[in-house]
Amino acid sequence: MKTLKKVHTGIFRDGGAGAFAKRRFRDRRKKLMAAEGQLMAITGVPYGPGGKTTWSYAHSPTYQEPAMMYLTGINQNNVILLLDPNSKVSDEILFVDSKDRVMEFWEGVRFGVGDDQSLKEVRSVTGIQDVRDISEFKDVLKERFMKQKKKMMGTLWLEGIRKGKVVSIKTDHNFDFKKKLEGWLRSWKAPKAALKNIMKNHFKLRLPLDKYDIANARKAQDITNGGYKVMLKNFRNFNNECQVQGFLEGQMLMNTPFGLSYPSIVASGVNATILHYTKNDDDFSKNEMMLIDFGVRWMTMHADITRTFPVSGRFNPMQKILYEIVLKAQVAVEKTARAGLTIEELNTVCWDTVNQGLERDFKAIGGKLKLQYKGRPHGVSHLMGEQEHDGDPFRNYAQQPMRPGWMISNEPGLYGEFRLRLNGKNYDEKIGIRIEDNLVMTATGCLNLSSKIPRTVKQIEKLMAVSAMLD
Ligand SMILES: [Mn+2]
Repeated sequence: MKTLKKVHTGIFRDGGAGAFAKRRFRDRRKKLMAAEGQLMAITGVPYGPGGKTTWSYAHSPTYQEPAMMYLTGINQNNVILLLDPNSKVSDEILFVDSKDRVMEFWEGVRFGVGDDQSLKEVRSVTGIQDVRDISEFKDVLKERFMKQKKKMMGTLWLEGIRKGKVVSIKTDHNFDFKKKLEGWLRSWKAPKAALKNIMKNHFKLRLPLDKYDIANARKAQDITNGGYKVMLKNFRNFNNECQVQGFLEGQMLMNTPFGLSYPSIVASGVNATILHYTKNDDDFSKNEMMLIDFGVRWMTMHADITRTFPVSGRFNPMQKILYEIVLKAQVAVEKTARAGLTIEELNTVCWDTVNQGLERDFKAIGGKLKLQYKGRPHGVSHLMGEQEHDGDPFRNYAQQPMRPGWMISNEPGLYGEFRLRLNGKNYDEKIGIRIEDNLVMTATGCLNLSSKIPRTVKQIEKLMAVSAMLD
């Protein structure tokens, strides 16, 4: 029995719901079927972490289309889910590869057909009873499609509006699958309009987190927080960004089998003014600030945290002023955020607060600055969930009222060159400051899941003093 459990951890993610997992995934599929009403086919990622290249050992413990993960919990390549709400025989069919013992010797155990034990297992963990060989998919789809009164079929691809035009992500497995279905529909003499995008209904159901998701997101926060604090306490040992990254990621990865949310950004001094800096290979010096953007997964939920702190353990007077301007904006967003508002409205609150802070607390005392951007450097929030950046990739959601259970980032930032003369001393630095927490919307406000991760000047200096004391 011990081997069975091992199999499940790798290729089936129960979302922490235990015995309730099957019901939870079935409910999600039923709700999608109720919302759509027609036949649907959803693909997982067809190939492994190396992509389409033969030799690549880049890997991630989770490698699945998030929609497939959300609907089935299966973390395995090359699976297809067919949902047929109007069928009386079986309204859901899962297509998987056949069992291949030789490949399993090389790659590890997978769910597969043609093997009673494996079939029993995939049925028992997912709750999907009708499991078939993926080579039969096309024939089954055709049969089901032809049977329908209204000749329609749904699938998922990522689509949105950009500059008034409908645009799609054309480089992923979803779009490849859509093209394949369109070809089949043509050969079945079905009209082009027979293929419908289920993206809107899917995200409507998937984005509001349930209690298991929120518990998993909290766990991801706790592990991320733990790594951050231990790293700060040991900071005296580091003088290169790679050391900070190695130590921080090691601390975090020791506590989660689900991996990092994304590769960390560890940026000292001027490097922090590059938004997606990931080289992480520079030495740093005592007078600089450091920006780290980091976090782990737990189950399928992500933490996405950013903290900025002084390498010396003490903010200099200009660093403190600028840091607190950003922090004030973050607190303002947190106080404003609630379901019903839009992310665009949070952007207004955030960047107005930053600009007012710069006027009142920096320029008014003689501070000079050259920002690296016009207007605002980036959005204050993105959606989170099954992916670290969730929701439509064109971020059309920023104009829609937020719903209870949506998780978003809260990440104001300030990037540029700053000069100030204070108490007879000159300060002149290129600085990037970002502070990022993760919030879950409620009807009346929000939960800050990251509230335990130290972010005030006082909290940071206290933690880093532990490091200094040990010198
Ligand atoms: Mn983020």
